[in-house]
Amino acid sequence: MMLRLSAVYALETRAQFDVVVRGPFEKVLKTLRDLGYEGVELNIPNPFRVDVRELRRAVEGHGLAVSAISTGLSYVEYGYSLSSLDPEPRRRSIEFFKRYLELSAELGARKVVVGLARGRCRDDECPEARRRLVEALEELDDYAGSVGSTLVIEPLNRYETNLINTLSEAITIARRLRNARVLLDTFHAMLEEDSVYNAITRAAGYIGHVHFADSNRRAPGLGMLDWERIVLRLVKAGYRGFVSIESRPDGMSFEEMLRVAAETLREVLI
Ligand code: LER
Ligand code: MN
Repeated sequence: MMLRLSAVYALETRAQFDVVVRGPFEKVLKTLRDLGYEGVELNIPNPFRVDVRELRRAVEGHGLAVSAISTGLSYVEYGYSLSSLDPEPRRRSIEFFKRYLELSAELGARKVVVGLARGRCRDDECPEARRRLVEALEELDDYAGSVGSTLVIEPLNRYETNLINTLSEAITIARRLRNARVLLDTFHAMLEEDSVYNAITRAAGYIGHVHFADSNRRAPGLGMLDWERIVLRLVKAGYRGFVSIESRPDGMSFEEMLRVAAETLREVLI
């Protein structure tokens, strides 16, 4: 298989965050394995509060791999952001990201998502926030190189941030860095790109990680996206590796949501 299935799981958090799988870790890992998933992406609120050996033991014990480390919960829970004009939360965010990069190497994922934790800006402060963000990413880019990891910059839709909404904006930044690629999240692309399919083709060579959710953010198969076409475009664009389900259960159990996603994609994954 050129594309392998994974799902985003949130480590313990008090935050409201409805697009990630929650629940007892071992039980979720078993569910993923039983449904044919090969990886788990870990959204970690505080990278200084994880037991790496224990995480590895649990994930490997279920025959899975860590597909990526995602970081949005550090912003939701602590408010730290890479673009903050306030030096203290920005410094904390950079410290967190350095530890995320180390963790991603220790857990064998070697990918750290720059999603919500880049923050957002007030209209009159955006040029300054953008400069801070790029400065922070340059510092993290060097660190990523030193630990053998990659930053994956995720465009998010306009209702979640006003900093980096499209793949081409993310690519412009990634091109200035040595250890950065972009993350295609099909839901955000659906809202921000002219065509999800053409945007994938245009991003060929830059895609470093992928999140899958349908047009309404439900599991693939429950919205309007054409999954066969998405998979073909990704493979033709040269992407190989994990695609992580990051969708909202919307009344289903997490298990049901993961099953629907796996059933939809089983037909089309190559
Ligand atoms: C994070 O990967 C993401 O896609 C955000 O929309 C989560 O709020
Ligand atoms: Mn995403």
